[in-house]
Amino acid sequence: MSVPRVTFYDIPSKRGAWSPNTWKVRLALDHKGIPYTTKWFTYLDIEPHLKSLGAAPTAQRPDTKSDLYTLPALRIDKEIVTNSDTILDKLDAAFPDAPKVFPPGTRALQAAFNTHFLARVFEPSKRILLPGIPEIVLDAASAEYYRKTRCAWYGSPLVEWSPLGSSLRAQNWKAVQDGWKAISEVYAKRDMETVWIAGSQPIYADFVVLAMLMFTHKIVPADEWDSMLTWHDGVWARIWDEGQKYMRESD
Ligand SMILES: N[C@@H](CCC(=O)N[C@@H](CS)C(=O)NCC(=O)O)C(=O)O
Repeated sequence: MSVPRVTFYDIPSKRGAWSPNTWKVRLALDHKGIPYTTKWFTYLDIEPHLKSLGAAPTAQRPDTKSDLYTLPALRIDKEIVTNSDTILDKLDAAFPDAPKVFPPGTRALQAAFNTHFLARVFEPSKRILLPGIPEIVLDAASAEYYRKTRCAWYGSPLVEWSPLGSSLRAQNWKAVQDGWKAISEVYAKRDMETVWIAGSQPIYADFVVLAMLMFTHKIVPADEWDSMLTWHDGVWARIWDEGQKYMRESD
């Protein structure tokens, strides 16, 4: 049987791959050892390119309710797959001999982990991280699109959310730290001496964590990142160090 050909679609930036949703897939491709090529679509190119590839929209724009096309997307032989979780499922099925992100029996618990992570870490982190996206990673045209859409979706300009050095930023960081603490308490329940949540190999839950660490690393100033690596008895620093081997940014 021939090995499926994989093309991975990601969002370019001035600091390399940065999006937490695309990183989940990138990490899994690397861990599984799947050869792939990356094609980069800017925010302005995502919809026309995905339409031309025959992909379906993945969501609705919160303001206009019109179709929203998102990355990551993956072409596997002739099939286009969108939505990070659907892509990860597809990779587990298409490469049965590679390590699985959803080992049998773990799917329901990993879905529960992700729901917990989204509520406790991802949601509060938006206040710190989203304002940095147009400032730090995007080109000028994409940055303008991003500022405009997010202001319409969330109801206030991103620049007001967490200005550097403000007490608002400190308050937002406190909520983020509390959220990561809740996740550290889940990791603390491991009954083995491993960095990863369920054994010697990372699984989906670990990639959710690593992708968010990568997103944070790309966006926040170095002093804030360094401080984060000291939190919760260094659990995030250990995961970050161990995860380096899956963080290849180019083909
Ligand atoms: N649930 C989706 C969410 C993907 C998503 O929101 N992607 C963002 C980038 S991180 C996107 O492509 N947004 C397009 C836009 O805002 O126009 C997944 O995990 O694949």
